[in-house]
Amino acid sequence: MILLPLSMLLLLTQPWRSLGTEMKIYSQKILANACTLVVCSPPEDDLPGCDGQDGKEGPRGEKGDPGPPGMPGPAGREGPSGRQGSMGPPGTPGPKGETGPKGGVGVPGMQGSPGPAGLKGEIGAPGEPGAPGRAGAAGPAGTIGPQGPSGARGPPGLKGDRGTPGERGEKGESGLTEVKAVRQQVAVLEGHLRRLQNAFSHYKKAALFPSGLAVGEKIFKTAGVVKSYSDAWQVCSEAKGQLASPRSAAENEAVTQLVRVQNKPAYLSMNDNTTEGRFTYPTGESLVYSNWASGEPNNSDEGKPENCVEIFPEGKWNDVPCSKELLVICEF
Ligand code: GN1
Ligand code: CA
Ligand code: CA
Repeated sequence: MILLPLSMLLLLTQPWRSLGTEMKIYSQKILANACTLVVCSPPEDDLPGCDGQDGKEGPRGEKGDPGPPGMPGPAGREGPSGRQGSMGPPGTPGPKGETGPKGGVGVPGMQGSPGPAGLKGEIGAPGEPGAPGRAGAAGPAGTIGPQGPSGARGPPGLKGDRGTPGERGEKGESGLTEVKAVRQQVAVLEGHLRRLQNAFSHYKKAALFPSGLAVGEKIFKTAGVVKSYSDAWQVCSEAKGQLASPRSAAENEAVTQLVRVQNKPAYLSMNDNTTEGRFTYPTGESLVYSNWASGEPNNSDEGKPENCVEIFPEGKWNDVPCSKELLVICEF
């Protein structure tokens, strides 16, 4: 109702504005309530009419279609646990386990059945000879002849009965079983021997490295130290050996090799302390082998006696004073 005077006033106060523009603005404001909309016909030559009264409320519309489903509600509280389900089918077998530890020694087996009978034993020793037979009966007496020499001797009596036989000898042992048992023992012992030989050669190699050499049954080994004869002697004695005593060219060569490796002359065990010029081994035995350098032994070192022996890197020997400091090589 208020709109009418207002539009009138607007028309009068703003004549420069076009009527079409005004209508547009007007209709936009009214659109806020669709039920009160009054559409004016387009202006022709005359002024527009005024708005009519609001109509009565229309009949209630039909019930609309159901709306789209609502958003899912929040998760409900956890329900009580259900009954246990039936057992499932068995699973596939797992991978094979690791090998278990070695079992203990089993109980001894039952006694074996008796072996076959042994061979017949040797013939027993002969029995003792029987007792001698009884003496035969005396022959019949001769008839008395004319007086003469005495009568002839009667015939010999009958042979006595055979004596009782001696006791039978004891039955001999079953030979075959015994031979088999001995063979088995020998085989076991041979196995032990092979293992011992292998172990021995293994330890020998280790023991000789790097300063020892073996010649036959003998082992030469250097202590690597330099000492006087008495001290060198003691070093070897404490090691349960003795100073090197080469008794052959092969043994002398072995000692020479150790001397060459160390590049120092070494003591041999022999000396001529007891009898000048007669060199002996620690046992007192005279030399069975020697390799003296030319002109040696000369028992001469600027007037001092020389009763001990050194061996050079060439393998030759020289007598020297026993106070000289030389490489210690022991033999075992
Ligand atoms: C050495 O040092 P000299 O020459 O006197 C040696 C002797 C040898 C001699 C051979 C301690 O004596 O044993 O016989 O050379 N002395 C020493 O020429 O080695
Ligand atoms: Ca001498
Ligand atoms: Ca000498």
